[in-house]
Amino acid sequence: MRITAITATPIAFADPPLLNFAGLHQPYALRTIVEVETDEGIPGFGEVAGGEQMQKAFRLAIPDLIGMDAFNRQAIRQLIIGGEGSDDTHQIMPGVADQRRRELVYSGIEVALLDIAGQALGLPVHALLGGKARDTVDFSAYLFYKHEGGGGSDDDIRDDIYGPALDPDGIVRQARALIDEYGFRSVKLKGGAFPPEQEMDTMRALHGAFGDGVPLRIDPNGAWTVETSVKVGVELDGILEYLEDPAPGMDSMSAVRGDLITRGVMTPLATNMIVTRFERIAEAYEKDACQIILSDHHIWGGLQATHELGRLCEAFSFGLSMHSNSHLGISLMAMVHVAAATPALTYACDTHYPWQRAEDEIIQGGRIAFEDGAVRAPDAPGLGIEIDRDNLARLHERCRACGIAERDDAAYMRNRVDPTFSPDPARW
Ligand code: GKR
Ligand code: MG
Repeated sequence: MRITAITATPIAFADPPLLNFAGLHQPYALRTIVEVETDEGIPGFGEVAGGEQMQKAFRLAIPDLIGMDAFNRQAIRQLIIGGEGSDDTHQIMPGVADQRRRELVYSGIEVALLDIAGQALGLPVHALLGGKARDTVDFSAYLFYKHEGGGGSDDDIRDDIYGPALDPDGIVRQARALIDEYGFRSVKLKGGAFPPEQEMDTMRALHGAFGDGVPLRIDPNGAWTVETSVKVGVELDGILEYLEDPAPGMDSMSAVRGDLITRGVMTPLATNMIVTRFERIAEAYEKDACQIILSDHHIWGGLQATHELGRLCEAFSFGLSMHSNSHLGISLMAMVHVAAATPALTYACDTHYPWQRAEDEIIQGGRIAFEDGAVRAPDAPGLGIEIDRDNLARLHERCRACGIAERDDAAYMRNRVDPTFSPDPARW
């Protein structure tokens, strides 16, 4: 089966004003929807990060892939990425030296190729990855401090279903709403938005509201110094399932871990910042800089690579969880297939999915259903979804009209909230 065409369609969907260490989410989030077509008439879909740089990367990659064997993902990966970690061995995309972007491009295409292979063979993607280790995949309630507003702009505004959340009570309300609606059984707070004392109060309020039965995580994306991270780890000892990226960089994380152990605190450190590719695992292991790795097939170079990461985590006794960024249903389904097929993935995965509304979904049948905080891995061929082409066209048009070229949380924060804002790592 030969690849006859690849389309990378930029889209934009409404996103509420969520706060993080880098600033504030803009009214629209950007994604790229990848469609691969073949000479046997089976199309496949993938979804990855958006923005103009991603468009440029796809434009560079696509021409050389036309005519290639849709089943030979190895050859396609070699062509896009080349040798692991080497910026000089890749054969195409010379203008895209950044390995991360090349992994993203490959991931979008790889998911579409697995979707195609699954449809051709009559098998779900999780079967192509080795088979299901579980039937349903757990997700955690991903809480954000948040300003008023549901996202979108002008005559395209979304209702603010969850309301503002700028203090502990607001976050507890948000958690209750998400748990009531989706049934989530664990909770993650995006921290790094307010001084750590305030964020610790929020974690205590969450623990007070939900008790020991609901595991809690906080992730300030490296906004704290080593000293602050240790203080938080000590004060929240016993109420955290894990502490995610408290301090920036491998050595800071290693120092946090060492100091916490000295103080008798064994809360594991998790990361989606210091270990985002295979080459970083050995150093993290030697320095004991993290104990849990958050996978993300978009960033790690696809579903097969994420599955392989699971084996490595088992070998090195790392825990495995899953990171997310604002996304729609194609990404969610890809996450579900790989998580279902990866035994090591025992932590509830992150997802931003609840922050998007039905009118922004592009799969037929609307939004993907959750039950008890989990999504069932479909047994239909491929990813098990079909695309609503009218909605895809609508979101593409909105991308053109919304005037956002790249995600820039810091600029939007300066524009809407604090003109002096600067996203400095370890600022507290
Ligand atoms: O969406 O604001 C956000 C998150 O902060 C996201 O950008 C992070 O990549 O969720 C992510 C994380 O766990 O670090
Ligand atoms: Mg994180």
